[in-house]
Amino acid sequence: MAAERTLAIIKPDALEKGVIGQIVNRMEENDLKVVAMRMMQLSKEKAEGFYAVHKDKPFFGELVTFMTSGPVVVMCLEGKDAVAKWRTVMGATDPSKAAEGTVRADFGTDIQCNATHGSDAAETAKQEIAYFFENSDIVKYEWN
Ligand code: IDP
Ligand code: MG
Repeated sequence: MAAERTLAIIKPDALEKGVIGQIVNRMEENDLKVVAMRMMQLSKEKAEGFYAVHKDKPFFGELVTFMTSGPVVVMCLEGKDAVAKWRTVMGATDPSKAAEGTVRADFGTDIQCNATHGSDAAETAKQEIAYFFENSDIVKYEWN
């Protein structure tokens, strides 16, 4: 079966906590292979475009301020059922409601500062990966 890809972002709150490595570890432990990875400071425009689906939500302005408050790590992950799997490994949006042992339960702070992003469907994953990466940025290697 062809591997699926998803977009993950390690958000500014997680960088502030110094847990990039621990989050990448959760990916690897769950057979989610990093096939592209970049550290960057999002501009206001880039963050607004990424979260355009939420532009009418009351939290949109705050979300953009948070996502531009410090650098992020943007990653493309590959693996079987990568979209759903990364959502499961991350846990619920609100860390206080996220299942025990999930990334958001362990490293998130609140419903806004929740450590990571993950695409919500295969189609959105394609769009989100293309929003940050060229095809040539995505590498191939064997593991396991
Ligand atoms: P998701 O990241 O679990 O897919 P979404 O509903 O798509 O959750 O929301 C996108 C991001 O917006 C969340 O990860 C979180 O950072 C922020 N967010 C979601 N709901 C709220 C809220 O009620 N207040 C503040 N920020 C929120
Ligand atoms: Mg979402």
